[in-house]
Amino acid sequence: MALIVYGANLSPFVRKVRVALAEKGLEYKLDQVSPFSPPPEFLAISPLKRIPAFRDTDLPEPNSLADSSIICDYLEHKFPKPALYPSDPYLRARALWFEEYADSAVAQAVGAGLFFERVVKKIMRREPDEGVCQTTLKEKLPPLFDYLEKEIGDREFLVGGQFSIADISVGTMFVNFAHCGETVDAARWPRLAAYVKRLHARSSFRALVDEESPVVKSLIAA
Ligand SMILES: N[C@@H](CCC(=O)N[C@@H](CS)C(=O)NCC(=O)O)C(=O)O
Repeated sequence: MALIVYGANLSPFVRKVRVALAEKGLEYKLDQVSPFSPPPEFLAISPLKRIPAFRDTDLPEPNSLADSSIICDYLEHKFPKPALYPSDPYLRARALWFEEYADSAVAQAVGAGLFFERVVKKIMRREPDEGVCQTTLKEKLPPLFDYLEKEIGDREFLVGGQFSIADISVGTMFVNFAHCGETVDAARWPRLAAYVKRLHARSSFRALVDEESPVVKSLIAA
């Protein structure tokens, strides 16, 4: 298999790359790597020890990359169809902005403030701190959801009327949100709730949610 993704399937950043690969109809292998106990050789391909990392074995060495944004950018240039970035310069920059917004602010709130407490701590056999989760749900996420509600408005997708890296980046964070047993309150954020539902109904997201949900259920039940 020429394309290899290294990482754990519950990571929103690993999922981001896998959704991009699926949308482009590309075959790849997922090589499971936990960021908590990566093999020593992982450092050579991901110097920050983060997942995902990636390899294209069609290329001579060094043929690896790290960071979901870099990997998605590589995939877009090597496999341009279907386009996951708008061609218009301003719209492309807008899509990159939403990618950054999701990868930073939303990832921080959902990841550290919810997923770490409710799922990762289970794996580590530690007690979740529900106080941290409630602060996330009541204080940290609402302004982020307000912004996304306003930005999606009556549009189908965030940028330029096409499914793009903006939607992949935002959509993947909401899979982790769902893995924590949460849904967007449709009474307060109706457009965002409908948008997330639409994204997760795409076959690229659906296949991964179906793969991951039983894993999360068994981890939480253990
Ligand atoms: N900017 C990176 C973020 C990747 C990231 O933070 N991955 C997490 C797992 S979801 C990780 O590897 N954490 C381990 C660490 O930071 O040491 C990307 O887009 O790939």
